[in-house]
Amino acid sequence: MSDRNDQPDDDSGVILETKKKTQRPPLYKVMLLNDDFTPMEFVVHVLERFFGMNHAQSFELMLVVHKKGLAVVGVFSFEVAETKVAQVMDFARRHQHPLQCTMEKE
Ligand code: TYC
Repeated sequence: MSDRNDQPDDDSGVILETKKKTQRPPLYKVMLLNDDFTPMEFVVHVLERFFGMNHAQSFELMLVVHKKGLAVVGVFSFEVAETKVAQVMDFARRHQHPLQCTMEKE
């Protein structure tokens, strides 16, 4: 069936088509990028402070970024992802570190 509902079509000009499935909101990956200058302890602190990780998890993920160049540090709704990126970028800038945090649709 080409229509996406079960109602009969008519010639009233009223659009009857409705979406059957509820759409999940898109999710966004938040990523940290490696650089040569930001201290490792600062990145660990960022992960604890803004991403709710414990020290061991933060240290492990910091090392992944350090070795691979980048890593996903969380997946969030658009608004939450945008806020995390802004918080990390602002915190890094205030401490004069070049740490970069970006987001990308999943
Ligand atoms: N590469 C940095 C150093 O050796 C550490 C670092 C890790 C920087 C992760 C940024 O997102 C980053 N001091």
